[in-house]
Amino acid sequence: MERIHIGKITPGTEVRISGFVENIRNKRTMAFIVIRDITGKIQVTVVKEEHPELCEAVDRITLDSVVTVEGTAVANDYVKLGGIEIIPRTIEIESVADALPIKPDSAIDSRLDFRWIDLRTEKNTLIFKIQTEMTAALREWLLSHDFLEFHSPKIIGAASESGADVFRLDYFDGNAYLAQSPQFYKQMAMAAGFERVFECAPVFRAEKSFTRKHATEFTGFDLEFSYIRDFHDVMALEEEMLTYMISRVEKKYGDDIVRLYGEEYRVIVPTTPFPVMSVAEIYKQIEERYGYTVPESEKGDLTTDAEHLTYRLSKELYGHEFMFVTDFDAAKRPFYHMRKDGVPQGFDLIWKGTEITSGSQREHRYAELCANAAEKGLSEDVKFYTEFFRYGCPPHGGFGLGLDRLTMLFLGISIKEAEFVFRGPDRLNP
Ligand code: AMO
Repeated sequence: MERIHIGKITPGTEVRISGFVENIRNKRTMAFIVIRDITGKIQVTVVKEEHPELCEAVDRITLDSVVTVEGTAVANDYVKLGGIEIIPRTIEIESVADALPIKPDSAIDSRLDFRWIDLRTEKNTLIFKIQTEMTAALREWLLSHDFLEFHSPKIIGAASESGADVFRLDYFDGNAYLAQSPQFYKQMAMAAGFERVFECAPVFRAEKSFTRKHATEFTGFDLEFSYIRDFHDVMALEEEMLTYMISRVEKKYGDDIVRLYGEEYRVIVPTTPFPVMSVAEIYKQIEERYGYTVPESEKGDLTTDAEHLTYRLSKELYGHEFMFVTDFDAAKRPFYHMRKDGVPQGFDLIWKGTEITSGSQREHRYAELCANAAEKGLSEDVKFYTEFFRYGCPPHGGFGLGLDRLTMLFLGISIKEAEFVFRGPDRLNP
């Protein structure tokens, strides 16, 4: 008999199911075993007198053992799990589980030590169902808007972007680095005439940050496109793409999110256009409204607290969860952002008080780009990259989206939980 997923079982059918044992009550005359697979849970009811041959297996079963059961699915209004139970003919034990070392409410670091067990719950499985829907929706949207999916190298010969925060590797007789982002390569694709590209791939950051939102390896959803008029075209594309993705997640998993994570995380499909505000105006507003201020020298970029207050501000002024922030100080932004009158032509996007994206129009003019790199003392490090702009390159822009950050914000969890296996400064296992 073919195995059937628990979520597809209808009463009155003969079934074969396999899964983990979620719960077991082994009484004198009866045994009740709850089995869980990726689609749901079901109760298997053993009347011992009628099936003495099953008792040996029932006695050996421990929590989280993996079993295969064949039997008849029958309707029973007294059974909580969907009003269906299985009356088994056979119970096969595929794998006996030792006593579990963690519980769903154990400390997060213990849970991460045993991540494969931690991930078995319906609540945690949902994280990755959502992530699958997110990437599928983003990918489908981009493909339908003529983007090419490309794959850039992650082992690179020169420190990327800022020169800081990169992991250095031994590479035969020399050194290599792990890519801090696909930035240079997505721009190389513009110089190659690809016009529109995206990539969903690992990104590495050698940052010793111990926060809810920083990882040393995460998944970046990056894109770049040519022939933009200015960075407003980039923001417009991003808000349209995100709105589509969020509506897909809401449609497929909105109810599950509320059921498992609470009403607070009900998915709100945003309206477009998203609100936009300059960093200076944000500091002005949050000082006036919430009494928050920082020294003048720090006002060129948002502090973590200012990001949080930006959410409050956006809610209050626009009833919106998002806010595009513009007009950062050039000293705080990468050299590859185009500048107009000294102002970087880029943005960050804040969702629910956390930065999820940085983007900009790029400097595609060779001389200006070299001057910006020189100003940051990066001329030698990025020489291979500035070469991309010597032989013709369209005006272009793009952005990078942190997939793990998006996931954590959907559910109000930390990045440790949003990643399948978290990588941080003191976490390399499992
Ligand atoms: P940035 O460095 O801002 O920009 O990164 C883009 C997005 O990636 C996410 N992110 C992180 N997620 C988890 N852990 C981290 N340590 C971490 N650092 C960043 C955030 C962030 O907004 N090349 C540019 C993008 C571009 O301009 O196209 C870049 O890498 O969500």
